[in-house]
Amino acid sequence: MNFDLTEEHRMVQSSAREFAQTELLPGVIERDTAQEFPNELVKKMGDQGFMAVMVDPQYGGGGMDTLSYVLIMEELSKIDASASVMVSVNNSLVCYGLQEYGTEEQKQKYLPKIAAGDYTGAFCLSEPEAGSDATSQQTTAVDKGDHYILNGTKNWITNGGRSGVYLVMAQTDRAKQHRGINCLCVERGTPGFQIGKKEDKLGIRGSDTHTLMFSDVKVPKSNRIGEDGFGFKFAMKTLDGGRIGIAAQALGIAAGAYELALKYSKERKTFGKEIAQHQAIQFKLADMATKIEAARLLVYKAAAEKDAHLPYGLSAAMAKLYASKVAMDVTAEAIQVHGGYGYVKEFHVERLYRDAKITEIYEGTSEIQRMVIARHVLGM
Ligand code: COS
Repeated sequence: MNFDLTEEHRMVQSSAREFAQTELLPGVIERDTAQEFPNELVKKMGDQGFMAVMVDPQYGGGGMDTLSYVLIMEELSKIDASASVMVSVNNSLVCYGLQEYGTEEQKQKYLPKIAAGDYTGAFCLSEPEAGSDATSQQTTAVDKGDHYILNGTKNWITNGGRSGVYLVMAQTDRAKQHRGINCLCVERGTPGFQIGKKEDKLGIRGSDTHTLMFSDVKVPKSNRIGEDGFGFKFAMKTLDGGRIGIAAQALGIAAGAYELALKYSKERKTFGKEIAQHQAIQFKLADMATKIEAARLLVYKAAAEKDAHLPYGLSAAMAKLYASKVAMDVTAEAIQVHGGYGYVKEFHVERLYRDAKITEIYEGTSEIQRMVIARHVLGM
């Protein structure tokens, strides 16, 4: 067992850290307040290779491993979880899904543009009535021979307003239940496809989350991913990897808050000494550091299993469950260390606290992760 990062991994980590400091930190508070994220910054992340880290270089990707992706996610999330969720959805769900299960034509058409940061991709599974209960898809894709007619509504879609391609899960044959679901690539601007309201959120406010409406949208059959009826399995398989990305995001949010608390504890003085000299603060820092390290080991293990082509669904669920709880605990404690300063925007920890919550919800709630883990440990 080797816990050291390779020289290459360290370089990936330090370049992501530098990008986060120089490009993401300036304006992060303003982007959170305004609920905006400029396309130029998305493009810059594409130029850095963050948008398609694991994609084959022949499609413009970085050709790197999952651990590199996790290191990038961790570093970006320390500063701006709105940026990192765009990176996560692009990499784990859209790029991985297309690269692993897409046709050659689909890969050539979409991957290079996503990799370059020309546009993002979106993954559209959730519906007003289907979040955790993902098999209950109400969106329909009626088979018309050489094309499908798509109707329905998707909710809480990350990158919903800015994407060029949307991977949309829809029910084709209800009698077959989840085995009758398909995943279709729907391009922005397709007639009948409307981008609906943007959500006003608690956290990750820089990232755009939208409702999407499909009304008699004609989608060629060549836009289907995989065989007829593969859509639900496609969603589950991609979400397994997605959970590693979100676990890494949660880890980064926690680590970012911890680093701020550590620094502050050496600057702020009370009762005649730095607060880091008080055992009350030392114990908080000790607990934060321990939880973060435990989360990090789970996240890296899940990534290493994926890279070794081992089953990784269990480790991914454990990593997401644990890291998201750590993100909640550590960001709350980081505010406590900062006292009143922690409660205002300027010191960044209040944003990280708000950003942490979503990691317990999206790409499978903590309750869903526990279901997945319980099924594994019980052999069900
Ligand atoms: N990889 C591959 N296949 C999987 C899978 C996985 N991780 N998980 C389930 N499947 C397959 C099963 O093998 C089964 O296939 P067969 O019928 O061919 O055997 C099929 O999918 C249905 O599985 P299951 O019966 O377990 O479905 P459930 O309705 O019980 O749901 C959970 C399983 C709860 C795990 C699933 O619905 C889920 O992950 N829900 C959360 C979805 C989510 O993350 N939503 C957030 C949206 S993205 S922000």
